[in-house]
Amino acid sequence: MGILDGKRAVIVGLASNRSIAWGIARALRSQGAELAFNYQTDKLRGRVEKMAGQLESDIVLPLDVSEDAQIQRFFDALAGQWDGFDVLVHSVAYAPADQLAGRYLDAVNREGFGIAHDISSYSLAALAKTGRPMMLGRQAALLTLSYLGAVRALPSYNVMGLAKASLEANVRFLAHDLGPDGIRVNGISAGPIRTLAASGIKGLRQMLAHVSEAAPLRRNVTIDDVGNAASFLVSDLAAGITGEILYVDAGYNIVGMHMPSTP
Ligand code: 0WE
Repeated sequence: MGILDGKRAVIVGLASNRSIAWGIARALRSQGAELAFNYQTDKLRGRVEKMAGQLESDIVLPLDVSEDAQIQRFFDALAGQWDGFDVLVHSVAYAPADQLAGRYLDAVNREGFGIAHDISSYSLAALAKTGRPMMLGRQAALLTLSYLGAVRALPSYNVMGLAKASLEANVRFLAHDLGPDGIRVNGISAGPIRTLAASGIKGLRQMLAHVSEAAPLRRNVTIDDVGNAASFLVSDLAAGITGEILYVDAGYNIVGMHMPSTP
């Protein structure tokens, strides 16, 4: 018996077996949820279908969140399989690669700012707007993924930090708007994880090493850590929680100063 028995969950943003979306999908499935997935491009279709199959799902539909027409077609196609759903996981972020290196002011420009905010924050509202009819009357839950750069300044994260700040505000405004419909909206702020999206990032190895030394738990988090917290937040165990950002970061965010080799 799982805490998500009888729930139907849509997972947006699965790209590889290192994706946070994969850790969340596995955890939700192990708690009894039925799953549906998107794939962003035809190149990813086969890989996502194979991973979906491993979790006994055969609902794998095209969706690039940058296009409103694709979002509408995604939910129209989903409605052909399910009469509604209980959970939507948004695990999507993108800024052009040139935005995520060097000094903030050197990197930032109008186009990079726009793309980062569109794909990483607006897409949550777009999915909520179009998916809402399928969530009505079922105590549904939305969940998105954020990062510490939303609330602290960090090297190289640059305009993604602003986009995550917008995403976290989006969580609050959506929670406020959808609460009367019985729909909860929360975020998880995960510690750094070596995913496909993060693999190209210069200095990630050093960041992981720093976090694993300074975090209270003295380790990095895994996609399973995030998946387990996600299972709780989208389950009825969290029925009283909405508009919240839950840190799943081995405690890193609460540390004011780290001194090596002191307790
Ligand atoms: O939110 C993120 C990264 C998301 C991301 C990753 C990429 C890489 C490929 C967004 N856009 C792109 N665009 C690409 O072209 N993280 C929390 C991981 C991350 O990214 C960083 C980090 C950490 C941690 C970038 C700079 C510094 C730290």
